[in-house]
Amino acid sequence: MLQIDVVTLFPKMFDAITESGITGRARERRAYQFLPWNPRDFAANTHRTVDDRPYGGGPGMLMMVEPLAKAIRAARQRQVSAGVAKPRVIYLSPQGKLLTHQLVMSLAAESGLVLLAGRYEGVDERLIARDIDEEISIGDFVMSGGEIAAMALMDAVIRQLPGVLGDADSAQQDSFVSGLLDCPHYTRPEVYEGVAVPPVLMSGNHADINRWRLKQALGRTQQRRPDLFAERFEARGMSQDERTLLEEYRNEAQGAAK
Ligand code: 4H3
Repeated sequence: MLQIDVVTLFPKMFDAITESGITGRARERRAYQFLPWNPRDFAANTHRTVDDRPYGGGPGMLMMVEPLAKAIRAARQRQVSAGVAKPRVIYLSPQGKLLTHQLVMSLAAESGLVLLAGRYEGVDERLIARDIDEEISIGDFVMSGGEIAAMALMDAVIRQLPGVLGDADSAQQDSFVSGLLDCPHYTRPEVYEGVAVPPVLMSGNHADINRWRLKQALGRTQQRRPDLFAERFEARGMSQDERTLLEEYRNEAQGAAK
């Protein structure tokens, strides 16, 4: 079972994923074990202070080093006691390496993750150097705390754990497994606000449907994410079939518009 410990001043925020949906059911089924650690519980003074002023001045506060270091140590020790040989300690921050499908898969293969969710203006650099194995970012933007980034990472990792997704919504079908964006999806009604579902999806011909879906995925990736598109075809090269599909996409309405 994957061990996930999180160091956070706001442990209750994590109820949002440990108690609902696929990630909630996965916890009930013991696909992972989750434990929050609050640095406030490791604070030394009577006010339970957890913030401190930055050297060099400037606005805002930093997380106080001592309670943070103690909380990380407690989390790591718990994991070692639970049988994790080497917990992977991660700090969520905009300065980190961008989270990708590939990184998610490598995290899902670990036996223990310790996540540090920062608050205020961040944490002392020496704590990062001593206690953190890697810094990870979920995107090029700043949030008021690392909790939501930690939850995004947890959700992405948990859905990759064995037995968490059923056959129906298997993670193998996900966007990015193929290195492409997902194709468009349609449900009832057949005509919504005057716009019909693409007829091929009503045809019952599964070879045609798969071909259409691949065409949409290729076309959308080329148009919306030229970076991903280039990466995929550096890795695999483009087949004649794929060239034909892209040619068709460009000649159809979606390829021309937007
Ligand atoms: C992660 C954390 C954005 C991300 C974050 C991200 C607050 C980290 C504070 C917290 C530091 C200042 N924002 N893009 N915010 O993954 O503790 O950066």
